[in-house]
Amino acid sequence: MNKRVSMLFTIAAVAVMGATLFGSTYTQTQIAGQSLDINKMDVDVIEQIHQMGGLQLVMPEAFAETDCGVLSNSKRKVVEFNLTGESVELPIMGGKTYNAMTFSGQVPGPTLRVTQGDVVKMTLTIPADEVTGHGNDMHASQISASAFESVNPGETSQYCYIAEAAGIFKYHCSGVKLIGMDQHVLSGMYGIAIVDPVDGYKKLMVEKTKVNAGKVSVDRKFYSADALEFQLQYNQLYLTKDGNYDAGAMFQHHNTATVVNGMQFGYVPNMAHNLLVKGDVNKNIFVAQPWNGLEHKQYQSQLLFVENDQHVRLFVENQGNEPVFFHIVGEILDRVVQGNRVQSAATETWLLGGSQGMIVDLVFDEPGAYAAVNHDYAAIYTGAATVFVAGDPFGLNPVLVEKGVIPAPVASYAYALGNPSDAVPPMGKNSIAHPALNIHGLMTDEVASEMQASGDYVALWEVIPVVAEILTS
Ligand SMILES: [Cu+2]
Repeated sequence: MNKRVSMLFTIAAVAVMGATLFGSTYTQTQIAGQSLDINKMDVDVIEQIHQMGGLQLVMPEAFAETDCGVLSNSKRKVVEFNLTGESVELPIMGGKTYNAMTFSGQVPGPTLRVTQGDVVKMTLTIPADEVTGHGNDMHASQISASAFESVNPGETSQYCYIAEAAGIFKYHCSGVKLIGMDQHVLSGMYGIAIVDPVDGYKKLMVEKTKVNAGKVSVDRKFYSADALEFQLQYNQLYLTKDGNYDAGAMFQHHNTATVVNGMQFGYVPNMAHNLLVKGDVNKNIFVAQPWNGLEHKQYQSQLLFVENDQHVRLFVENQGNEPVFFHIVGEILDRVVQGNRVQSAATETWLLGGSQGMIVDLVFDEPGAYAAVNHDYAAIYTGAATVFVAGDPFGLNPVLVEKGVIPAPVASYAYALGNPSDAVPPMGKNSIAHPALNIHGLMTDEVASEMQASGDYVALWEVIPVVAEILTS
């Protein structure tokens, strides 16, 4: 059978989706940007596509083997990745909620972690009571776009592919025959796949200087490939006052919020940190503490704790509609890797366009608080500020030991308070285990309860009152 079957598009489809999605072959049929009346476009063109029943991709079996039966017997490891498409209500900053769309009840969706060469078996289930269909487009795959066809409520769909390229890759809902893809993704239907290099990660070289006999020279320091890992996914929310998706605001790039792993300012201090540092839960150590309070449960903000002189690896993905100028206030990005190739070393900021990811390796040299930001001021002030705390900058070790919170001085506060679960990817090649993980993230109460029942996570809202009792007694 000839597998090179042509794609059939309608002119309207190409006009809207453009070359960004399907490649430069179709650029000539795009509507030039300046000819569009932005205020009308979202209504008229989308309505036209809606009336013709959506965009139907006809491109069966392109170039790679995607048959699950064949791939299951290919002597490769098969990793199952099961997702459900669920519309749920989730909180936003300021005490309101919004109408979120999720993979498996959480934003971002579950992180898939595999090794280069593994077979991914993706199964998407849409519950019968779900209000709309959904699809899943995984950028780690190299298969016909027809695999990403939407699935109706009450149905299940599956596809398989070999994760051939190492790196970090977005996955996202493809809407209902591409209708509403923007709404579904920007309302929460996105996540990442981490594909570890089959030969493992490289050791990290950090360049410093030293003085020897009055002469300054380069001092190269090498760190093992094993690293403490975090994931940071940037996106925006475009919402009406009622918490519904605002397509008009999206077309004009007027975002309501900038989110990291689904939340604005989700990784800033909370009352536990106030208590530890100021001795009072109500004395804020950070200007904005929007998720501060036991009633926030899994949404209670948390900090990211690392040790000094430790290899830290960050998986960063831009899921959104705006560029991300990734920078860590007070640090230098020791290495930037994309596509399993080093792109830069010792750089201050690295730019991620939409649907682009990178792996950042770095070492936090001195004890202190460091803010990872999108160095776009509009993004920083609408939520893209994430605080890392390295070592023991507040000199808390003696107090924590004396009060019996920890038996001996620790290299990071993670040993006393843990790290937030949603910022930590599943373990892979060269991962250093975190001391403890707290239930944290934009997830439904159901998902949080399941995590608590698993016994693998700490419920911070139950721990904080105990720690407070110990510290104030
Ligand atoms: Cu969807």
